[in-house]
Amino acid sequence: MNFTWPWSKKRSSDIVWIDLGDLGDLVHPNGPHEQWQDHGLGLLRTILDNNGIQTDVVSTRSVTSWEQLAKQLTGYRMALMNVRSYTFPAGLKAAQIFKQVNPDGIVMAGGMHATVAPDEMMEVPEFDKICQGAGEGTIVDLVRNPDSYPRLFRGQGAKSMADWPAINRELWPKPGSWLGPALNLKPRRTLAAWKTSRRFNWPMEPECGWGPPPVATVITSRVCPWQCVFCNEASYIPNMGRRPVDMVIDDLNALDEKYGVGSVVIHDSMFFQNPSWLKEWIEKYPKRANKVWPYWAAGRADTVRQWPELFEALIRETKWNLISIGFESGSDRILRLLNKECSEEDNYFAIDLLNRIGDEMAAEGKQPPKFWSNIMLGIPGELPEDAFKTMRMLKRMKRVFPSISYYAPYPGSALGNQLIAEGKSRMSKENYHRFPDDEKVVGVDYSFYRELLAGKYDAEVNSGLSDSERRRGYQGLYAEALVKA
Ligand code: B12
Ligand code: SF4
Repeated sequence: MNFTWPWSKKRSSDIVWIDLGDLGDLVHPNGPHEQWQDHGLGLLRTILDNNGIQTDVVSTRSVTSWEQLAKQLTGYRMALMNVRSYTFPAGLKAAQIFKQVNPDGIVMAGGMHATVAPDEMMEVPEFDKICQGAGEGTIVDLVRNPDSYPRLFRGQGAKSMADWPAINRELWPKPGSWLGPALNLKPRRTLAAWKTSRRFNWPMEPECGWGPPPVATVITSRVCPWQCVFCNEASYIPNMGRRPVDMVIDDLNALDEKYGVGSVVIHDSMFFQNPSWLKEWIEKYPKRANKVWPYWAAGRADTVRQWPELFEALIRETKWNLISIGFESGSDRILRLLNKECSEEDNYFAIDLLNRIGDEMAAEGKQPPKFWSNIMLGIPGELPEDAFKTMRMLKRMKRVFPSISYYAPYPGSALGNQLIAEGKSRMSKENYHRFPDDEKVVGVDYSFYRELLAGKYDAEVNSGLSDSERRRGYQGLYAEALVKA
């Protein structure tokens, strides 16, 4: 039987933005992260729209097969996409499909992967134009005059995030329809898709256990001054001014007035930097925001140790109640190898401080803050004792969502580039975005880590810990905490 697609939207343009991610992530997601909207796409579509250039949006996450995507892409003249390393496989496939159904069409891609791995992008003939770096100053002219650009070129960024328009969130893709799975007679998937669309709160974002819905994701800063060897932040965006505090608050209030806000996720790579900005945030957010919404945001253990009063004031006065810290490891040897510039002592300082603040707030009848604790295992050169120290560190945290992943050698990062050059990376074009139990580096004993997370070495991990610390992280919890990476 031949189905038409009754839910497909009316087209408003001959230009289509292809939102990237794993097939079906916005239909029947496996977890919260796959559902977050893409600020690069949102910002650039808003800029185009503000300049009178309409675009349609389709998403590889809102369909469950490449055939569905092909139908949605047929008839467009131009496709745009934001390619990160973990969406490169989806971007590659989408570009190929776009060209199959529109042989005369043009595909223009930008994003992190274009910046850090231009050779891989250039190898794909379907990418007609490849933009490295920021695109906010380039996108309008590029779409109007693509022929005046070479195949690979550098985009133009803003000097400050104050120059960015507020994202028009209605330009973000909607969660997928339940009709597709229903027509394919898949009752469980149909139910999951129906639930996703109900819970999504589009154009706001879904609840993921961090705070009440609807969730507003925002970005207040763009760059991180540190140079951890597993991260490619420094190789990407040149320094740019932070979005002024007043603008961030105005953005949130406007969203609240239009759609309602339940909680906020500040997606900055490093929120806890620039003390003067943070002090202004402490002063103005509680007074000027429609409500002091609780939020998730990231910091580092060494700066928590450097500015403990500021850290505590942010928690108590602005409801920073989910604190993401890239602890990564509990072993100085590994922290040095990662150029983390944080020590075991810094990590324990931050942990003990949050444990103390949490106890006090719980005693005052307030909701205690929690860590979102980023941990890496399987770092080349890591010995079992290093990994035991990391698990011990995790058990010191009284209130924590562990986010554990096996080290992944991303291109553009110092260690990633080195391992790729040595032929030790197992991440490939077809599978950059790996799953937790995938093996990412040659020579790492993943069976040891699987057993560690399943509790086989609990005796070693628990040695020297207090009774209550031993009880934390019951068997299997940490295995469940493995995230896609
Ligand atoms: C927010 C964020 C997330 C969020 C939301 C992701 C999302 N849906 O957008 C969450 C928490 C889910 C997340 C998760 C992960 N993330 Co993340 N994330 C970020 C972060 C901090 C901000 C992204 C962002 O919105 N930036 C702001 C926008 C405006 O910038 P942008 O998207 O790059 O777009 C600009 C340019 O690229 C360009 N551009 C983009 N598209 C186009 C198209 C055209 C045509 C043109 C001309 C220009 C252009 O113009 C835009 C404006 O300047 C970045 C760090 C960073 N500084 O970007 C990491 C980052 C993108 N994440 C990264 C990684 C590794 C991950 C994870 C794999 C981590 C993990 N171990 O789990 C997961 C995978 C998620 C998944 N399962 O799919 C890496 C990617 C590395 C790489 N080589 O691609 C980054 C760069 C962090 C880092 N330094 O390592 N992430
Ligand atoms: S891992 Fe975190 S602190 Fe280190 S460079 Fe990347 S964003 Fe900055």
